[in-house]
Amino acid sequence: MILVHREEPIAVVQLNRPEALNALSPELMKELVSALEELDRDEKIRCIVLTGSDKAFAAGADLKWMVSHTAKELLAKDPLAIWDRISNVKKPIIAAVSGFCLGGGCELAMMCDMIVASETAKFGQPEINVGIIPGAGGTQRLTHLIGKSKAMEWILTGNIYSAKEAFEAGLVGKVTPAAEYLNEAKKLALKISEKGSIAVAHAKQAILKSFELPLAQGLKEERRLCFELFDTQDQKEGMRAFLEKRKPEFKGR
Ligand code: DAK
Repeated sequence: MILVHREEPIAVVQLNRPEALNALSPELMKELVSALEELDRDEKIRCIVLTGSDKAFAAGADLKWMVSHTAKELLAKDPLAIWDRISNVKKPIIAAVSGFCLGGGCELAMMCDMIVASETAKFGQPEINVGIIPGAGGTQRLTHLIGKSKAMEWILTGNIYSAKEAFEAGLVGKVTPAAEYLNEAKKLALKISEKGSIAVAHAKQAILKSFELPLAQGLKEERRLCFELFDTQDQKEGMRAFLEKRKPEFKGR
């Protein structure tokens, strides 16, 4: 259900369950999390692109699996806890989205660090239409990204929004022509791969802290992470290369 295409220094992870528009079943999520964690440990990979098909990034969590569960079962076993592990991946993950990106699919895209979308992409949190609310970060991450009023509209109506609307709202970083979304995401991933990998991971960590911490604490955390980089070879190399008017050769050390 998950295909991994290694194109060092990047990897493209593809959701591949076309018969269900990439509905995110527990089995698919298990495979996805282990693929991402393995790539996170792999020194040859610097940046990950997560994509689906042209028709669907993912149409949500698997309703066929969810339909029969009770609150007691979910609270006791929390079979969906595995989703949280995606936010622990240290390398940047770029979501390359085309077609349906709904419910858990939209939440998965928001767990990634950037979203590049085809102009055909359709975003939304339609959980309300099936009697629930988002459960994998939709009410929290979407609100941070697009603000309270729009998040209320998205989540309370369950409406579907175009890539252009998602871009204007601040959910999506870049919209591309239909044939270009994956290439554009890969280009972005390659550009990031040229940088020092420790600095990239620290930058990701610092930015994500801004979701959690009050400003004063976030600024302290940013300073700590910035100062830490002064003990890396990449910092010496980056600054020396600038002074010697040459391109830096970062080693990730
Ligand atoms: N789950 C299971 N199967 C799905 C599916 C889904 N979410 N979405 C589509 N499919 C299946 C359809 O059942 C159909 O299968 P067959 O009937 O052929 O066997 C096949 O994919 C093709 O779908 P359609 O025939 O419906 O295709 P259309 O082009 O006509 O329509 C659509 C496309 C995307 C508009 C439609 O399929 C649709 O509305 N899908 C459901 C969208 C939705 O409601 N998504 C939100 C689901 S709730 C949590 C984590 C996550 C979540 C909650 C908690 N924790 C960590 C606590 C998330 C919840 C959700 O995402």
